[in-house]
Amino acid sequence: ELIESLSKKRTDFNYREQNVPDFELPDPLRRSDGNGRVQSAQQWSQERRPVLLQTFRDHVYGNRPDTEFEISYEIVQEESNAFDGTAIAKQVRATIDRNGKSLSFDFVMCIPKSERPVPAIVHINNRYFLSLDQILADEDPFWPAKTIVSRGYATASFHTKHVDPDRRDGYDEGVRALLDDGDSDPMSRWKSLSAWGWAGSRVLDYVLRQDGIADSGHAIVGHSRGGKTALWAAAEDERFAVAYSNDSGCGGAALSRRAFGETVARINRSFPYWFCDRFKTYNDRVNELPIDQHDLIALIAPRRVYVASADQDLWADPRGEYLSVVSAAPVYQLFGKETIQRRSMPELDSPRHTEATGYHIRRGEHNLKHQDWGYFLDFLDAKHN
Ligand code: GTR
Repeated sequence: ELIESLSKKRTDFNYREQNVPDFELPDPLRRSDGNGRVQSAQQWSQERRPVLLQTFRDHVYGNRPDTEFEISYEIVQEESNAFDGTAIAKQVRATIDRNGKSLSFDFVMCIPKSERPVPAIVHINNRYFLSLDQILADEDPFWPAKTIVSRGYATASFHTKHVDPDRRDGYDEGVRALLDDGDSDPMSRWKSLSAWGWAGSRVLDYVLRQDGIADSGHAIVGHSRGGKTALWAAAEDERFAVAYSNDSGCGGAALSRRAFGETVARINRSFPYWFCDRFKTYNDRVNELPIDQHDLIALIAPRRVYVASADQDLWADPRGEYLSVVSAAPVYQLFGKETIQRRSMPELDSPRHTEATGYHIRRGEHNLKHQDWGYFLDFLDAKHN
C-alpha cells in the first residue's frame, strides 16, 4: 500500500525490490593499483585506507582546503546547574578568521557532572538551531540533550546552516568561501556536506578541552543530510570513535548501485552543492563509481558504526543502508571485530547490535526520534569504543 501510494507520487523512482538492477560492489580490500587484496589490518591502515579515503574525496565529497585560519571560541551564555543541577551547559560561539574576513557559528554543549570523565556526542542539526535557552526550557527529540546527559554522555550540537547555508546560492555566505584557496581542482573541491562535517570536528576540538571529558569514545550523530555528513566526518576525523547515521540514504549509508529511492542522478540535480562536481559525472553510470557507500563504512572501521532506517522512508532505501553495513564486514574482520554479517534484515523495532556495528529499522517515517536515540545510546553503552 505504501509502495503504491509513494510510487504514484513519484513515478520516476524505483520503490520495488524486483526492479533493483544487478550489480557488483567494489571489493573494499582490493587495491586499486592491481596488486590484489590487502591481507592484514596493518596493510589496510597503511596502504589501502589512505587510497580509499582520497578516492572518496576526489569522487564524492571533495577535498577540504588546507589553508591556514584562526579559530576562537567565546562563551555566549552559561548555565552551571542545567537539567536539575546534573550538568553544566554552555552556548559557545566559534569564530573562524582568515584574511580579514570571518564567520561565526554557535553550538550548545552539555556536560554531565560526573565523577568519571565521559565521552561526547557531537550532533549535526540540519533542521534548526537549538539555543541554550530552548534546551533548558524543553526537551527536543531531535537532540534530546537532557536524556543524553542522564545516560552519562556529554553532547554538543550546531546547526548546519550557520556553517554553510543549505542552498544552491549559499556559497559566499559559508565557510567554504572563507577557506577555499582557489588553486585546487574545481571538480573535487569540498561542498556543503564536507563543510558541515568539518564544523563537527571544530566543535569536537573545543569539547575535548573541557573538564570532565574522556580522551576517547566520542561519537558523531546526524539525521538524513546530517547522517551523510556524520559518516563522512568520521571518515575524515579519526577522533570520532563512533558514527551514527539516521535515515541517511543516498550519498550516506545507502548503496548507490541499488538505485532504489533517491538516486545519485537525482540527488546531484536537487542538491548540486552537497557533493563534489566529479560525483555528478556518475549520474548516468553509477556502476563506474570507484567506490560504493559500503566503502565509506569501511573507512570508519575498525571504529564503530551504527546505521538506522525507518520502514516508511523508502526514499532512503533501508535495505541499501543495511547492506552497506554487511558489505563492510571484510574490513572489520581483518581487525578481528565482531560485525553484522547476516544478509537478512532484523525485524522492525529490533536493533541488531554487534561489537563493531549496529543497525535498526524503526516503524515510521523519516525522522530522528527518541526511539532512535534510545537504541543508539544502548549501543554506546556496550562500551566497545
Ligand atoms: C531530501 C534528500 C535526502 C535527505 C533529506 C533530508 O530532500 O533527498 O537525501 O537528505 O532531504 O536531509 O531530510
